[in-house]
Amino acid sequence: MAKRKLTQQQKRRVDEQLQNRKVEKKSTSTSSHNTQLGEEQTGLVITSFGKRVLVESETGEHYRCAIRQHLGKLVAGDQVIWQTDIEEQTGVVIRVLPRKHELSRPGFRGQTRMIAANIDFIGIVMPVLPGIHPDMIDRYLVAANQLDIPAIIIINKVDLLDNETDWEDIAALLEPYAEMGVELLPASTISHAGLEDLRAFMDGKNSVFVGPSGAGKSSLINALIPDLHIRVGTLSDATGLGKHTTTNSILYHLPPLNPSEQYGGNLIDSPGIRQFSPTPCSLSELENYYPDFSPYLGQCKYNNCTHSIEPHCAIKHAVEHGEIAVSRYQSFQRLLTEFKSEPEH
Ligand SMILES: Nc1nc2c(ncn2[C@@H]2O[C@H](COP(=O)(O)OP(=O)(O)OP(=O)(O)O)[C@@H](O)[C@H]2O)c(=O)[nH]1
Ligand SMILES: [Mg+2]
Ligand SMILES: [Zn+2]
Repeated sequence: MAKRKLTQQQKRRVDEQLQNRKVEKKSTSTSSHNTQLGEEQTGLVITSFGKRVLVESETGEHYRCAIRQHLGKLVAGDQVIWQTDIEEQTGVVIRVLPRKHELSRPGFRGQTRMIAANIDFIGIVMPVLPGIHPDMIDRYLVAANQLDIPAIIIINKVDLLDNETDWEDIAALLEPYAEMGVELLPASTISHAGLEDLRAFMDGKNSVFVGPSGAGKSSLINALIPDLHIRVGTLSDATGLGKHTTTNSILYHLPPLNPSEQYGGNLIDSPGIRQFSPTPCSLSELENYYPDFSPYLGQCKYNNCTHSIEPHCAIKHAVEHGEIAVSRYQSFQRLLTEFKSEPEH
C-alpha cells in the first residue's frame, strides 16, 4: 500500500483511537478471555484472502479480519461493518453493506468468482503483444453494459510497436469500438504514453483494471501511483503468455490530482484470466448489449431470430456487407451458445 497522508484531524482520531485501545487493553487484561470486541464501525475491503479480508478503517489503518460465517465471499471494494478485537490488531466483519455493483465471473463447479465490488468504471487492458483479443474485449463490454457503467480499452505496451504496419493491423481490430464510441487509449508503462489521460479518466472514480494475464495491469498501477511497488510478472519468451502474478483483487488509492482532496479515487488490480464470461442473459438482452447491432434489430424475418441459421436475417446481411464487424458477430454467437448451455437459460 502507498503511504497515505493523514489530515491533522485524522491524525488526532488515530491518536485518540490508540489511546482508547491502551485504556481498553488495561481494563480487559485481567479478564480470563479476550473475545471482547470494539465498537461497530464502517470499513473498506482492500483485499480478500481465503476466509479472511484486509479491512481499512475510516482512519486508514489496516486490519486482518475474520468474516462472520453467513456473509459469503467478500471482495476488494466491499463496504463493511466490522469490529476490532481489542487484544489484537485484527477484527471481525459482521455485515456487508449493500453492493452498488459487483463484477464477477463464473468459477469452477458453478461457483462465482468475485472480481470487484462497487466499481463505476472498467479499464480493459489489452497488450499490443502478444496481441489484442476482440472476443475478450466484447465479453468485458457486455459485462460493463450489464452493470451500466462505462468501460474504456487501454491498449498497453505501445512502445513495442515500431512500424506503421503494426499500427494499421491494430487499428483495424479496434475500428468497431471506435465506431461504437468506446474510448480507446494507447498506453505504455515504459514511455509513459497515455498515462496522464488515463489518470484523468479515473479521477474520483472507483475503477477496476481487467484483462489477460501479462497485459500490464499491475505495471500500469505502479506507473500511476508513485512509491507503489506491486510485483509484476515476467513474460515467458517461449510462449509469449503472461505468468500469473496477481492472484487476488487488491484495492489501491489513487493520489489526488487536486491537492485539497485526500484521494483521487480507488483503483482495483485484478488477476489476469484466460477467458472471461459475463453473467448469462437472454437473447434480447444480449442484443441490447451490442449497440452496433441496434440499427438492424427488428428487421429479421423471424422476431426471435438468433441471427445464425435463419433466412432473411438483417444482422447477417449487415455482416456480409461490412456494416457489422465479423469479430463482433462471432463473439455474439459464441456468447449466445455459451448462455444456452447454462441450466438457468
Ligand atoms: N514493453 C512493455 N512491457 C510492459 C508494459 N507494461 C507491462 N509490461 C511488462 O509486461 C509483463 C507483465 O506485466 P504485469 O503488470 O505483471 O501484467 P498483469 O496484467 O498485472 O498480469 P497478471 O497479474 O498476471 O494479470 C511484465 O514483464 C512487465 O514489465 C509496457 O507498457 N511495455
Ligand atoms: Mg498483475
Ligand atoms: Zn437475424
